[in-house]
Amino acid sequence: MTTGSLLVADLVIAVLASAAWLGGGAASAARRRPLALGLAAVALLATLARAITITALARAGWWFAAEKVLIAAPLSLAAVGVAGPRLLRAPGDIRAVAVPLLFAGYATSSALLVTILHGYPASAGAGLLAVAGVVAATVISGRALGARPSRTVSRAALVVAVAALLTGTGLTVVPAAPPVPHDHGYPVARISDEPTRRVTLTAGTARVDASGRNVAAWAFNGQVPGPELTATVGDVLEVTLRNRDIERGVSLHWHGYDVPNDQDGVPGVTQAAVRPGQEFVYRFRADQAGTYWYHTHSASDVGVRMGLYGVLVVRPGSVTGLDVTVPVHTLAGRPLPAPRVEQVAARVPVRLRLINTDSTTHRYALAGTAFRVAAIDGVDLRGPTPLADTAVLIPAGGRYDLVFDAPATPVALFVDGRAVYSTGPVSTVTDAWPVLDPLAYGESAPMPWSRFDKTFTLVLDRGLDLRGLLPRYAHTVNGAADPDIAPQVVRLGDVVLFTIVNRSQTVHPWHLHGHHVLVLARDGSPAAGSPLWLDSFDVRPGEVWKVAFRADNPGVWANHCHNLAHADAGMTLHLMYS
Ligand SMILES: [Cu+2]
Repeated sequence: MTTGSLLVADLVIAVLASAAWLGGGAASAARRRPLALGLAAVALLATLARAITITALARAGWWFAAEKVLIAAPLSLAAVGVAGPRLLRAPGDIRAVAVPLLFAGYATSSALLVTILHGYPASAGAGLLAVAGVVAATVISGRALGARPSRTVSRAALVVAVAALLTGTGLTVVPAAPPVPHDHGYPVARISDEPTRRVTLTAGTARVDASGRNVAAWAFNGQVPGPELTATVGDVLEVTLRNRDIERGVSLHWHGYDVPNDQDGVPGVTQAAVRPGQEFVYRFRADQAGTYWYHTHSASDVGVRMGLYGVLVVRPGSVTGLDVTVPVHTLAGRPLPAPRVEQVAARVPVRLRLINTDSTTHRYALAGTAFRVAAIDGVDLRGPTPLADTAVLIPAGGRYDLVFDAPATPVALFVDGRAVYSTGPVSTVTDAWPVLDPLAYGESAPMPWSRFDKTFTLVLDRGLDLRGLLPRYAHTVNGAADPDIAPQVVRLGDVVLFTIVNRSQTVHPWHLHGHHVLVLARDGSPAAGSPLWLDSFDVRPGEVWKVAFRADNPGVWANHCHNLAHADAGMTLHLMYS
């Protein structure tokens, strides 16, 4: 069983236990004896079963189980300890066990709420608040059912409740992270060379064709995707960004391109958003070959979804054969690009540059030919071997370059089962194909570093964020949401290790700006294939990734989930150089 499914199983069992205890309590209050005993038996079994799931989660990693071991387990023990013996005595009047059963229900439910609303890391405040809630609810139920608690119990309850309120509310005033400076004094090499490529991108509202339907969009130069920017290694790109009428502001982020910090295009961090009527000029040297893309980073969730993105391809030299970019996007619910059919002569070398510009993973399948994955996230793989009848999963923001020599028969590229590019009719069904694991593909090479100067752990979860104007159910990192997540501070030259843990129920495509990270391990298994230098990678529920990089690009860098709705809902922090 994977840790992801264990997390789900544990949650389901916890809900079942809580519901059965509470139902049993209500049934006994209503003197429904068989129902009360039946529900109590279910509750008892479910509560005991949690011992197994919590133990297994703790073995998978303390991050997955902390609050369950420290808060849910003691409360569950109390539930069984209080309700169990009273049930075994089989009282003549079933109503006599109503309060103990309700107590057990409150205990298991409040522990469940701690997991859902508070998560990781566990805190004394959350534990005390949970206990106080249980005591208060039990006392009220006891009063309502005419069971009179002793004076000592009432006083103890009051003390716990007051302590919990004090420490619990303390949770909301945890010292905030130092603010990210808007203007910083980092030495950033401003390119002064004469540009060799000049482009102007004008952002504006537009109506565009999305696979046969005219839809409202936000577009660069009136088109979605925006103009494809191409360059040759060594070119100096100068891109003038103008905003015609996008009220939310725009910027250009060069996704995966490790530009100098002041060219990174993150409003509030590296520049101000470009407002209607304004412009901003980006200039950087194209010194990394590969497949990249650009997109607005201002109101990025809605901005990218509405169409403010385009392709950036940097080639090492002249192109031999056919070089095709396939930027996949969902615009107004319609899939882009529209299917394209192209005649290709046999033996022509073909490179398909697959780009996922959506916020969720897509599945790509190339039918009709063997192929190799030549590059991922713009970086060539070492010793890629031929693959056939194998699908690849590309995370939000990620890119895969597939290469093959055109066969005499047609080939077709399917994205989530839909043909987007083909050289003729292909009717293969690709749904059942196995999926490539990039951590086990290609030829390995020794690790470039033997020690780490800085290590950080990022535990991804959901939780109640009470620090803003309105409470929100945020996507959190280490229990906090943007802008309250402590920044990661490194020095120039540090080798930095990230451990990224996903204890939530959704995929988080992780994206660090300004650096490619080398994948070291996933779930404790070392990466065994070609060195993987990624800028976007899916951390699935229950997974633990270890990645490392050299801090060689000074500045303040966004470090966030590239499901842009998650990033908006709190899952963004910053890496900064001291
Ligand atoms: Cu996410």
